[in-house]
Amino acid sequence: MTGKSVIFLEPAGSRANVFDYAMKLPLLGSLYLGTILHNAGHKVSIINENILGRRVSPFELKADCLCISSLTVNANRAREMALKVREVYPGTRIIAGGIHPSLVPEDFAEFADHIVTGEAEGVILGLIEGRIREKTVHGSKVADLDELPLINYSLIRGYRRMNIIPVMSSRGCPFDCSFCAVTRVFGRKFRAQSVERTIAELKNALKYFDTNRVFFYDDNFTASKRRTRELTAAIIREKLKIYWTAQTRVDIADDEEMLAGMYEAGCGGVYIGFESISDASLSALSKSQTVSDIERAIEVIHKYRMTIHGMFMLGEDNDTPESIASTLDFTVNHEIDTVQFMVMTPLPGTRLYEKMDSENRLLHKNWDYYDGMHVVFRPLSMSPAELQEASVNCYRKFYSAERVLLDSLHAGFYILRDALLWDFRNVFRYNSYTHIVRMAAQLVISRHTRQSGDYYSYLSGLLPEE
Ligand code: B12
Ligand code: SF4
Repeated sequence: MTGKSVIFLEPAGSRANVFDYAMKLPLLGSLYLGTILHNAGHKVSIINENILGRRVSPFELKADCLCISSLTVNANRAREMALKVREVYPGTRIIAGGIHPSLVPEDFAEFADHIVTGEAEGVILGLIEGRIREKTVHGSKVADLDELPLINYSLIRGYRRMNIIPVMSSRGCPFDCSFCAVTRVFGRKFRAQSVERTIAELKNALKYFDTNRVFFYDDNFTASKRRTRELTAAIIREKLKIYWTAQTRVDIADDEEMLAGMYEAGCGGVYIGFESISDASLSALSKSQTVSDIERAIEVIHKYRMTIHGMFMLGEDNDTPESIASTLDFTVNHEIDTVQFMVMTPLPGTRLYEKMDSENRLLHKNWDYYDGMHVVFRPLSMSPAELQEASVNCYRKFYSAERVLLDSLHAGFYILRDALLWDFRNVFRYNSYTHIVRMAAQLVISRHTRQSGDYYSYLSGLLPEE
């Protein structure tokens, strides 16, 4: 059999989606699948429109097979590109996979030859080489992540534009938050690579890039505290000079020895879904955490000199304009380093979506706007337009020019102090990167409001529900 030409496409979202240009990061699915195919002798190229920095034309997608990886937010663009490729290259086999096709396969039925739900490492070769012919194929969860090949990052066109290295050392999350799509696709069983394999994964990734900044994509990096302690000990032992961040949960504060190890191993900051400062909302979202857990986590993480990117979700049924204002105050008073004030988004396939859909509260099903930056449902205690405005105001105030300036002075003081003490580890917490993020946030939010003008008008024009 001769090798097939295969293009993976990770489409940009709609023009209203600010994540497009803000973050040049790929999903790892195309990379794992592409590497499997490449190692089997196929000619693979991965086009990520965000990393490439432009929208590609269908004429650039000439291949035996076009593999489209889609999230909800770029499902419309995925469809648009697939239909165009059908027109210009009718012989191309189109395969759709990823989170959105896994949860709403019917969205792809019209234009895809195959739709893969779930994890596709076990079926991708069979599909490309023609042994699997069914239209809808279910990929089983990879039982042993150590068996996957080491990623070939150079398959991504323009991969050198990435200035953060993505690595994922586990899949799945034992929790069951009502708004989360992760457990729907990757399951609630936490599956982790062995420590040796993650070290190999890191060494492999570092070969491709000039940077040493690593972002662990794991949904719950510290789900196993023992593994985290072993992994950080190995990073130190192997003298991997990496500066890394990871997604975790408030229970990270339960194990200070682990936190100390993370810091020693180069962890500069963590991303945490705090979601809300109301216990009623946290409980409604099945978040399995309380406000006092959040407060304790902030205190303990800062004690270990790591930054916190706090992710909040506005608009849960217990939220009011006042509680949203208190959320902003909370983030400022607790000195959270950077934040996200997402509007609650019922993503298809989640319990939250089923609830909103059954209560007839979804405003529309135009996935372009299911990005956490646009209100797509009717909140209970305010209008959709009020919620939209409240979210933007929180961003504006948190990232106001005065606060950014004050923070810079604050940082300057700490850097000076650390220089005098000859202790430069802390520079991560107050380094320029956090400041760049804070300054960039103003630009991102301005772009969002500029590009979403029509959507804001649409929200303002909605009549209150009778
Ligand atoms: C890293 C990450 C990001 C990065 C990079 C995102 C990007 N390039 O799109 C950043 C930080 C920028 C980001 C931003 C956002 N993200 Co994000 N992110 C992730 C995260 C944590 C890891 C992604 C990953 O690599 N997974 C691991 C790989 C192995 O999985 P995979 O790529 O899905 O691939 C497997 C299968 O899906 C399938 N597959 C995938 N593609 C294909 C293609 C074919 C042809 C086939 C056959 C199979 C197949 O096989 C693969 C191997 O098993 C996921 C959570 C998660 N666990 O996936 C959330 C996640 C993808 N993000 C999510 C969301 C909502 C967002 C945002 C809208 C922001 C927000 N509100 O949180 C933005 C939108 C980004 C955009 N593209 O515009 C949701 C998506 C839900 C949905 N229904 O679409 C997720 C699932 C998180 C969640 N809690 O629900 N994100
Ligand atoms: S803890 Fe995070 S990854 Fe786990 S179910 Fe909740 S939101 Fe999803």
